[in-house]
Amino acid sequence: MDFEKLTELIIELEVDDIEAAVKEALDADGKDPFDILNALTKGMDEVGRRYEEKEYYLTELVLAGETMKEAFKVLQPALAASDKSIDKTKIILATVQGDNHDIGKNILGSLLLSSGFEVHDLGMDVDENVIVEKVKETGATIIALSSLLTMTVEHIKTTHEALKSAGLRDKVKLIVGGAPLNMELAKRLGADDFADDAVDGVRHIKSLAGK
Ligand code: B12
Repeated sequence: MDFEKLTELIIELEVDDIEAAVKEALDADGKDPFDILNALTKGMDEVGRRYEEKEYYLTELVLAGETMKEAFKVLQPALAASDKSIDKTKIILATVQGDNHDIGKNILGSLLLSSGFEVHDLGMDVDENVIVEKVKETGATIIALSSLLTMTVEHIKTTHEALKSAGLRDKVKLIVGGAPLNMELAKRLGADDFADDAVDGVRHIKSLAGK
C-alpha cells in the first residue's frame, strides 16, 4: 500500500475501501501513521481544490468527509499511540441551541480532523453553558459554531456572552458558519470570524490557530 494509493482513495471517494487500505498500510507495511495522515490530507486538499473549482459538488464533499471518517476509525488509535506529537490545537464544534442541522458541521469536523486538529464535537442543539463547561474541561482555544436557522443565530451572541461571564472570552476564538450568516452579522453577534464553507473554514481556523 503506497501513499499515492491512499491519497487516490480519498480523491476517488472510496468510502468502502479506505478502512481496509489504511489498516493494511499500518499492519502489513508498518507505515508511520503520521505519513498516512499526510497522504490522506493530501487527498482532502485535492478534494477541497476540486470543490472550489466546481469540479466536485456538495455530495462529493460529504462523501469525502465520510471517507475520512472511515479512515480515522483505524488511524486515530495509531496516531494516539505514536509518541510523536502533532499540533493539537483543540477545537470545540457545535450546532447552536435550537438548531438540529449538522451536515455542514460534520463536514467541517472531518476536514479539521484530517488537518490534525483535536476536535471535540458536541453535536447539535447545544446550550451555551455546555460549551463553556467544555472549554474549561479541554482548554480549547477555538470554538466553531454552526447555525442554519435565522431563528437560532442569536445563540451565537448568548454563547459569546456566556464565555464573557465565565472570564473565558479572551482565551478563545469564536468562528461561525451557516447560510443565514455573513461576516458582518457574525461580528455583530460577537464572533471573531466567519467562513462561507467548510474548506474556507479550515483555512480561517488555521489562521486563527496561528498556523
Ligand atoms: C437538510 C435540512 C434539514 C434536515 C437537517 C438534517 C441534519 N441532520 O442536518 C432536517 C429535515 C432535520 C431539517 C429541519 C428543519 N429545517 Co432545514 N434544511 C435542510 C436543508 C435542505 C439542507 C441543509 C444542509 O445540510 N445543507 C448542506 C450543508 C453541507 O450545508 P451547510 O449546512 O450550509 O454547511 C456549509 C456552510 O454553511 C458551512 N458551515 C456550516 N456550519 C459551519 C460552521 C463553521 C464554523 C464554518 C466555518 C462553516 C460552516 O460549511 C458547510 C459546508 O461547506 C436546508 C436548505 C438548504 N439548501 O440549505 C434547510 C433549511 C436550513 N431548513 C430550514 C427550516 C426552516 C427547517 C425547519 C424549521 C423546518 C420545519 N418547519 O420543521 C426544521 C428545523 C429543525 C431544527 N430545530 O433545526 C430553512 C431555514 C430558514 C432560515 N433561514 O431560518 C432552510 C434554509 C430551508 C428553507 N429554504 O426554508 N432541515
